[in-house]
Amino acid sequence: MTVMKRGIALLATCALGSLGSVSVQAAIEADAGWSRQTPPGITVGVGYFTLKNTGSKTRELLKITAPQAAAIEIDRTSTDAQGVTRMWPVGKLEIAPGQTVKLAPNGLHIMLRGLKQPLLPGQTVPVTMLFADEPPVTVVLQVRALSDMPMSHDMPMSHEHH
Ligand SMILES: [Cu+2]
Repeated sequence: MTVMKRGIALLATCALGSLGSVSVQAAIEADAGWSRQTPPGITVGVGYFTLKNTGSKTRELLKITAPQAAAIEIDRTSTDAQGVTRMWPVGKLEIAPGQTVKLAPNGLHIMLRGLKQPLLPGQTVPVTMLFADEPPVTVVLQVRALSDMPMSHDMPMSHEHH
């Protein structure tokens, strides 16, 4: 019942435009990053962390990269009145001044697609985010063992079955 759509215009190109000489103070802070171990043969992983906008302007997340993944998107998981849980890509993520956005199980998360190697407990995944008018922001995901936590919908396995 997992619903996944690809190709949303999350990954805008040419994000920084032509005003590259303007030096900008970093307003976005990212921390508390973690991920889950991926079973053998699964090439999709998840990532969670917290983003905070300490500046005075709304910031839009334009692109996310990590060396271990071919592509990264943001998804939201939610459960409807019938108890059916679905996830779908978030087309645009904006953070207002003073706002904290938490990516956590059964809500917002990033999907790491095209993993080159399985993610193993103890490994780290440096995730770099590009915001308009911001220097790149990197958060390090600590990979946790699957056995450390209860099963939940947005486990990597649930993204692979059809
Ligand atoms: Cu997902």
